[in-house]
Amino acid sequence: MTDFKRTLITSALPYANGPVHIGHLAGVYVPADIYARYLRLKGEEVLFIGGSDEHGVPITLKARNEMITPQDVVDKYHALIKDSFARLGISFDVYSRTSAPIHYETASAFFMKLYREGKFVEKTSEQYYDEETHHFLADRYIVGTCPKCGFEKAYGDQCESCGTSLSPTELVNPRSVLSGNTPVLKETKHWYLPLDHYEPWLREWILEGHTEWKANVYGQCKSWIDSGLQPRAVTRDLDWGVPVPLEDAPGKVLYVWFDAPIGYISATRELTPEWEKWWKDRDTRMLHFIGKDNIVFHCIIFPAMLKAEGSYNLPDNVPANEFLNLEGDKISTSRNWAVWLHEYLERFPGKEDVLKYVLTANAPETKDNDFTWKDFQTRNNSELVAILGNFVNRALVLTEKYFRAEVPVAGELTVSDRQALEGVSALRGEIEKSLDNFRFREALKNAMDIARLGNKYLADEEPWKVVKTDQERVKTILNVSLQITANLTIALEPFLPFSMEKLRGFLNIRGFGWNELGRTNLLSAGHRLNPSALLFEKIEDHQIEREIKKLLDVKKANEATMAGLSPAKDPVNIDQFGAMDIRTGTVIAAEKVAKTQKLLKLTIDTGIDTRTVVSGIAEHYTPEEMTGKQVCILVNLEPRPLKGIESRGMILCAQDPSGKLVLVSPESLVKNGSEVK
Ligand code: B3M
Ligand code: ZN
Repeated sequence: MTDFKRTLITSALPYANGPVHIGHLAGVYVPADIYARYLRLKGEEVLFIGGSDEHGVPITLKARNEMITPQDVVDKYHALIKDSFARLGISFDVYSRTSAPIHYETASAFFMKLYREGKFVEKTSEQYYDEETHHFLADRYIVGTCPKCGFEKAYGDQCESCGTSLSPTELVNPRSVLSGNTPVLKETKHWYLPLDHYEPWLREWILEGHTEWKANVYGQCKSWIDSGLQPRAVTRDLDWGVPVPLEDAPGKVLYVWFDAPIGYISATRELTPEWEKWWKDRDTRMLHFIGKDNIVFHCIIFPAMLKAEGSYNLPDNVPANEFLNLEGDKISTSRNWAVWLHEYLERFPGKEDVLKYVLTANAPETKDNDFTWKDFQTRNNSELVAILGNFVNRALVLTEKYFRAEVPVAGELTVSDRQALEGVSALRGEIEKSLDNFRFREALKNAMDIARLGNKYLADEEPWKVVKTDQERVKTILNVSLQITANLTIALEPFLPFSMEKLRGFLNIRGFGWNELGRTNLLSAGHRLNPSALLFEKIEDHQIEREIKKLLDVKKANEATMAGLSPAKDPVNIDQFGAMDIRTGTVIAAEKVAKTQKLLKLTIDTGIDTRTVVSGIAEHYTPEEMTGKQVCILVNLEPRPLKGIESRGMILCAQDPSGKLVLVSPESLVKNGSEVK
């Protein structure tokens, strides 16, 4: 590591089109937070930047599906994400958003500088266009068959089945997501960043200059560079995003991956007028915490943008993680296969640190890893409770019991006392080495080793036995144990901030700096402790079973979707259901509606009146079959005209995934007009 005065930590801006899940946390936010807290504890100057990525096609598609505006979508999820991060204790210095005016200004200015200096290449090309809806079909607006693996629902930018990145023209049998139509090719002009020009520089800067980057990151960069870089469009034909700030670019916006990383700059500007010091002063070191799917954007494209602009620093390191799976399956927002942070916080109140602990202990740092609820329970019960909680609790409770909660005076130290205390300072070195190299799971293990060492010390010294014969010796043992406990509040502060705050409360101390880690006199004799409680609680089987059951339900729902069944709709209350007036009635006459395939005109005795209902069942029932049938009918549906006939009500049918309709009828004959409820 080279010399620097301050560190700018950025963490990937999550798309505001859904809540954050444990995969995001383990990959990005938990390690970034640990690192930020560690540097702050060391007294270093640090900024930790976060924010929502509020552009991109998934957001506009979601808005379309839900019949709301993209702004509604991002407002909802930005608030949810920001709030759940805060509750988990992710200690951003700023959490901004890319729909903020300062971001529009920053991103536009960035684009304009590159434009004026001739850093872009303008190119007109043919792109797919939906003639019915008048849209160019960028990225996920187009689906088709993957040319590599044959998957039929590959997107215009990527096949989610085999992971290949694609461009829309590579798709076989392309279809518009908007209309389902086959699109046509139409000319459109865009601006490209000629990445090929930057290839020699990238080669030198990364492949020669950053051999210290994590193997997974370096390897991905190398394979991108070796396979040859192409000019990359930085604009799109879309109506949601930062408008291209040029006269001749109506209906065009900056590509989301062009504006999003500039979001780190905008967020810094939002936070402080001194933002340039964090971005342009060569004494500032910049780190990007991201997941592996973002490596190319942060190691190649964004650096090329910064290099083209010329005045900004480049990242010093990009400690990207691999993926976290859930119970053996890839986490997926669309399949709802995830543990959502906001739900976790509701379901496990007060256990914020437990989640961070488990995600760190099992972090996907060098390979994909699996989160299981069973492992979550085991790590809590046999590590947090049985190792850390147990040691701390014994040190505190024995001091309360034998010495009225006052730190006893240490006598002369024995070899084992000294070994224990020296063990703590040795572990400090290990923790630092691990953290400085972004090896968070190892660092956490090293820090927990302090508690392990404490447990072993107490087990060896057995103060509860010695107390019967040698009070003075017990004073020393507990003094040493309490010093170790106080050291734990420093070593574990970056990982378990809420719990360490609680522990400092029990010890009646304010926070120590990192540099005091290893000191053997953090607590002076006579210092009074506060009443203590358990630091961690056991997680019971039923709590875990509840979560596993929930996931099994998700699996079942996904299987149903695969079988063509639609997912459960949003809940309604009993009054909403009660507002539907459904009665039994008998079809007394039926005939085909002229010039239609699907419609039958039914005359129905509803018990309360005789009425006409036009029903789309002609392909499933003949008029003869219908006549005489008892059916269920929604009688208070607003009358509506169908092919010139006023239809008053709707009869109930079940429809299977193939579209087949079957009448819903009372199981045995009842009086017409009976209420169905
Ligand atoms: N929103 C992608 C993602 O969440 C993206 C990160 C932007 S970082 C500038 O995977
Ligand atoms: Zn594929």
